[in-house]
Amino acid sequence: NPVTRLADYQPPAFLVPDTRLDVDLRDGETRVTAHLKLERNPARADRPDELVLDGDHLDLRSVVLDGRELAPGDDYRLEGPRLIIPGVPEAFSLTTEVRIEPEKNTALEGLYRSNGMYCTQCEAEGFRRITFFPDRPDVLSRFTTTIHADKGAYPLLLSNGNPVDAGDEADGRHFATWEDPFPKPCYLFALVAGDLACLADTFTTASGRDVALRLYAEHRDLDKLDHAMDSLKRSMAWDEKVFGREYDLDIFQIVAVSHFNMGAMENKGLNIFNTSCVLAHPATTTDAGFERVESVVAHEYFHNWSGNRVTCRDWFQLSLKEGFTVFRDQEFSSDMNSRAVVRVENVDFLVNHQFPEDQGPMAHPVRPAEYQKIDNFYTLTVYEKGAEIVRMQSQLLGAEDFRRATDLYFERFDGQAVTCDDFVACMEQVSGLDLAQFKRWYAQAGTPVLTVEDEYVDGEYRLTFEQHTPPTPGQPDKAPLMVPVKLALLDGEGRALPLDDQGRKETVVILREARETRAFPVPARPTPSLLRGFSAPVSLRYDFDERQLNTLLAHDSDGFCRWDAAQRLYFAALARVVDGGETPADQVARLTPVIEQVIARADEDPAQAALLLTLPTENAVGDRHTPLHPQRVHAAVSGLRATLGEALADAWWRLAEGLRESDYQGDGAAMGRRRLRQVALGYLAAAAGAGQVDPEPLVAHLSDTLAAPTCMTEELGALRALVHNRLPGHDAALKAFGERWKDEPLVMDQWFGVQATVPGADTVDRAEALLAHPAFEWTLPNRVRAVIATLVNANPSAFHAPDGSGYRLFARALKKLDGINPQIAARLANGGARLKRLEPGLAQQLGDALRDLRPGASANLAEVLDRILD
Ligand code: HT7
Ligand code: ZN
Repeated sequence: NPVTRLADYQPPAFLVPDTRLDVDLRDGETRVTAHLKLERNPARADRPDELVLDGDHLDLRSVVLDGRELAPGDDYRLEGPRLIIPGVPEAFSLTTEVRIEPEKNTALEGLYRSNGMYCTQCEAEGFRRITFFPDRPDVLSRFTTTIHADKGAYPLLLSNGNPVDAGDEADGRHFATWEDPFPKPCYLFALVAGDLACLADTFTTASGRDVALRLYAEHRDLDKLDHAMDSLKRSMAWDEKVFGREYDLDIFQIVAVSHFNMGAMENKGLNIFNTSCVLAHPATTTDAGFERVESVVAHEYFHNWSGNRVTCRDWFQLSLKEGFTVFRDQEFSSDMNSRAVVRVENVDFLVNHQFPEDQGPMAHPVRPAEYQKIDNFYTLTVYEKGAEIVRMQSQLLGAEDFRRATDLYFERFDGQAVTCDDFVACMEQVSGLDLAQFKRWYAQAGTPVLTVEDEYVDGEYRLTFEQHTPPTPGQPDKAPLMVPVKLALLDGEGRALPLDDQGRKETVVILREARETRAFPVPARPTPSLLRGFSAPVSLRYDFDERQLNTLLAHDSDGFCRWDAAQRLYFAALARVVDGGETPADQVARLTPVIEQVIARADEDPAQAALLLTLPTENAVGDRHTPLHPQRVHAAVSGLRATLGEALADAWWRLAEGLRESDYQGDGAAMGRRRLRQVALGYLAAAAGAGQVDPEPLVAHLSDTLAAPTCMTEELGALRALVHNRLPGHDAALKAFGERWKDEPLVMDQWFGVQATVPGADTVDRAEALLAHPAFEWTLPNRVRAVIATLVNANPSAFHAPDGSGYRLFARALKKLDGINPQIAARLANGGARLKRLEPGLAQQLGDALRDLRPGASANLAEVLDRILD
């Protein structure tokens, strides 16, 4: 695979100020005519006189330059997928005509068909599958798009910008023309043609302009668009209030599409969404699904400024738009819901998914230095760690200066393609801070380990911080980072002590050196509350004793520190079982008082209590033990859950019954109560499944819920509890659920997912059967994710089946998928990233299975396999 390097960046040789596209959609022979105005880029001093345009899977029919048809071979050549025209003038017009086959496009990049509609996905490099173009984000063009199609089959024709013309044509066909006044890179181009239902509304901007809002989905899904519309309107108002960003076109549209590689796409004025991220109805969507819709709608909307109006110079800068926009959507969710709960959810996700990425073969900086396929770098590092880097800057500057800095960024770079350095320069200019060292966060891969030691001497509490970032592929040596550590010191009763003359009870220590000590005059040795709010994305090592953790969990005012304390108690208990020769039963006496205390206060914030009562996942526990023995970890985690289920059965029952609802409520408080109830049911079901309590009352309770569920959260929760714990009646419940929801693809994804995550090695056979199920489709990424990705990433005891059957299924699936959709295959292949951590027998089997895939792998898959295997 050729490698693209940041160090080799050159500005584009030619600019394209204007693009007119004519797309003639016909089953089996779609024709795209592109009229481009091109001019030499003055920023390229070397003045290349060859025009090089990207293309992929295009059947070129004609090339016309300034009105003259060019001859193949003499006037232009095709080199691999590129179109090269030598000796072009300073400024000229170019018209190309190509044929494409959207119906055969299963890669879901460029123009493709999904359930009878045409749609596009151009980020990162999909536009080149539609027409020849300089497919790079720093070429911004004004697009006018005309679409022609059969009027009966495709009554709706959409593209970016504002509608400017439409009409009928011969043979029952029609056309529509859309004009986007904002210059944009081609990755933001979009087109949709279909027969869709529409939910319409309007939003009046702060300056009084009316914006038409249009949400489109298949007709049967019209009743599932209200939550997305509500989320969209709240996002628009929030961005005006919090970031001063107003929407800029007359119309904003979202289209729901079943076949989609990721969650959603922020195309200018025409967002395209995976159905799973836009459709929501209480009967078919869980509370987590509702939250996801809210945050993804917000995320894509916020891109209108952070990504579209100000875009990326090159794909190495991806986090410029993604990290910043994730930060923005996290802040939005915090303002719409409980800030403390959202913060813990975000940190939980980062720590349990991005940190492992940093420890594996795919570790890379937030701004990578090189890639083979950029698709493989839409990662948690770029998104989630990128958001933490923006969050640290917002904290370093404070709210007021951060807002001034983002205003400056949007104003200064409006209509431009820029870099992460440009973003940080705005932060520096406004605040006067020197962020040169801070910028290492963008360039250095890996999770810094922050080790804290303390001593109390002569009325002074001294904290010594030592930071170290372990080596990652290609980066053996790391320099110290600027690490903001927010902290407080708690006394014996858990009260925060004053830290300075002004009586402040919280401070931020900004570390710059590999080792630094800070002293605080306090009357007695305190309990440190460190990294409050998770003030930096580091792995904190401090030798908390159990008493300190109990103090933090009971009294800390910081939601993250409370959750972190609970997690540390659980991890310690599990370590004693996995490595220490103790049993789950040995942990009961230490953990039950802690849990009882959380339950006693659960009324204050049921959602937070649910987080505090949730045990770490098997992956999280496994990542703390080397070499990794997945079955041992599974036995420990499931054993502890069952044992705590038994030991606290009365308390779990009180919660489960007390939180049972008679009618559905959709507000945050009701969602929090449902969440806590599901945690309680999870413990009870684990105990029942392990034979540690009588399953009968629980089975009756779950069956009642399934017979008359108030909402999908309750229904799916009951199904999962029965099925995962193999409780009496689980097969019948699965069958009934599958029958009831067979016509709702997103619910069927859940049905597949529940089965793929049944713990135990025999789930591999079940997964094989699911792959043969008539409703399983290899071309539908949501379904592939529901079965294969969940098995691989969320069911370690099955994936790592001792006989290697999970690995063989994985490898066969990768091979099959790679021929259909290389992006999905490569993404899924990351499930093998723990190979080097596995105990030798398993490592050998997984390595053998993956090595067989190398010959003939796509560029996407090959890059991931190389990283894992080399
Ligand atoms: N910016 C969008 C990225 C995206 C994407 C990337 C590669 C292949 C398919 C894709 N679909 C969407 C999504 C976002 O972060 O908002
Ligand atoms: Zn994004």
